[in-house]
Amino acid sequence: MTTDTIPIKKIKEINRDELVAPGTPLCAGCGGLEALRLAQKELGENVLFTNAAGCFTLLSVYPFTPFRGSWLYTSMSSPAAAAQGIRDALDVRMDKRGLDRSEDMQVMVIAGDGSTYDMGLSPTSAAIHRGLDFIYFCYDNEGYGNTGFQLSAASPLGSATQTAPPTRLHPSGTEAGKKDLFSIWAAHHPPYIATVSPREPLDLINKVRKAQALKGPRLFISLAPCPTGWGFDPRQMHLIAKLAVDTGIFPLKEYEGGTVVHTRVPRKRQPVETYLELQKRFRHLFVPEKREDIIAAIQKSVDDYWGPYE
Ligand SMILES: Cc1ncc(C[n+]2csc(CCOP(=O)(O)OP(=O)(O)O)c2C)c(N)n1
Ligand code: SF4
Ligand SMILES: [Mg+2]
Repeated sequence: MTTDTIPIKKIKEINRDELVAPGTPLCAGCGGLEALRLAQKELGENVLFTNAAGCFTLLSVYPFTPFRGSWLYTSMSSPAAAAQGIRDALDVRMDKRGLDRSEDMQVMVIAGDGSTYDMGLSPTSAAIHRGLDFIYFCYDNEGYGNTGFQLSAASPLGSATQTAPPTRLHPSGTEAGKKDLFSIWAAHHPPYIATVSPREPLDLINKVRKAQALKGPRLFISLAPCPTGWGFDPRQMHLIAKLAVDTGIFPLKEYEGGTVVHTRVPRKRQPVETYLELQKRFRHLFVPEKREDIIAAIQKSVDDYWGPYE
């Protein structure tokens, strides 16, 4: 039996074990999905999800979700507002409607960078400011992936996107650098923020464990290597994720109690070129001629970041 053969009014009568869930429609080699899977394994089953429109919305096909907890789909700007509603509903039910406290659940946002860095930032800022008790998981594939990979505020300097193609006028592709979401969240002084990568499962799991023991607004920014939008062979996902850390482009770090700690410091950083040259979105930096100026600017931004720590 599949979902499209089930009359909706009958759904409640159906033994879910008999249903055949559709396979995931996400791309092979999706780094964000692997990171989310690792996080979800550690978080366990007691989680309610609210998801902003994006690639991962396709994970949930009514009446299925790939998780045990329920799934609330929201507009791109609203996952944090939806998380507030879910949190309030749980609290009211526990305070006034007899829901046992042992049945309380963790509320978690799953959202892409377009939603997180751009459209949903204002409501999220308000939610952090209110001290909302939720976990926010941003899979950052550095573009609006689900609609064909347009520019987002997370698209890195020099990358090509559909809306920032390298042209004669603007040979670099994206001219603005990536918005520093980690610092924006840190300015709100939440209990916990971390960056994670699918290539660093132990680091990721340790951070999720730490966050789970805390209350209040907690953020994960996961590097989400995206074969489709970045232009690489899906089999290279782990290599790309490894190089993002080894070049220093994607620092693994956490914020707790006002302090930022790097959980992995690349002792001998590799040149950024080793990361850039494997991805089609940076191809214009290498052919027809090498754009030393733009590659140097990218290298400088990484060197400037790590300078104080070396
Ligand atoms: C206000 C609004 N504009 C545009 C869209 C169409 N839309 C659906 S998913 C998506 C891309 C979302 O990008 P991101 O948040 O980075 O997630 P990703 O697709 O990369 O997973 C867009 C533009 C929308 N749902 N809502
Ligand atoms: S487009 Fe990228 S982020 Fe979206 S499902 Fe495919 S690999 Fe994952
Ligand atoms: Mg995205």
